[in-house]
Amino acid sequence: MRVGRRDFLRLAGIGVLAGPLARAGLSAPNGGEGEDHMAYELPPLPYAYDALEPHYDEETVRLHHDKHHAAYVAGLNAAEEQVQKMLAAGDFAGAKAACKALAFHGSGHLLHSIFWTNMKPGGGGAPSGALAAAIEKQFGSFEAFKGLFLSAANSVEGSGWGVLACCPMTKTLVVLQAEKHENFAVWGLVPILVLDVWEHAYYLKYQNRRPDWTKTFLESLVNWGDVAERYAAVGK
Ligand code: MN3
Repeated sequence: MRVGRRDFLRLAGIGVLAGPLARAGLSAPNGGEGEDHMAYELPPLPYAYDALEPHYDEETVRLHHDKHHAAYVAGLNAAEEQVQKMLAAGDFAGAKAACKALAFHGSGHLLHSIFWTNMKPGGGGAPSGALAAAIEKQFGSFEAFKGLFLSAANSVEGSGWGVLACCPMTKTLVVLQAEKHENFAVWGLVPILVLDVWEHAYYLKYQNRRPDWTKTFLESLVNWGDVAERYAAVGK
């Protein structure tokens, strides 16, 4: 089965955390839709490369999407191929490396796919409706949430992400850090707002000033409508 853009956006976009990995061949090798080729594809940006200027510069967006995100898609496909080769050969000596690569590249692909749609030109402001109420209930206030989220993102050791995730059973919101793409994840929680703090995400424009990047992300780029849509879909 070929996992095209729409499928992946449906899976990643609505935040079914297990979706992409299941699609990567762990549970459904060779698919069930009459095709024998499975491949992930890089979803196109939902806006022009320069649409987030001046807060997020065109050059960074172009490299970040076309090179970095694309590399995770390629890495995920390669890892999946490795799994298929092991299954065909009946030789599982490479399982450790393949599983590790699958987690790294699969998580990278998932988080970037959410990240792009978490932003929009003229973003920022504050959430409204059920999401705003949930944030207030969980964190005390939107301001307190911002403080926690920014501090978590700013203090990621090395490369990683600031993450707002939601529990499908209780709808509880949780702020997490991710190192690389996959470390410190909590099984089952669904990411609804993700902030890339790898240096490739901001260094051309913000250099060593990670806190300037993360503050700008929250104040001028976040698409709260997208985050609210993801929140509403969690657990459904
Ligand atoms: Mn990145």
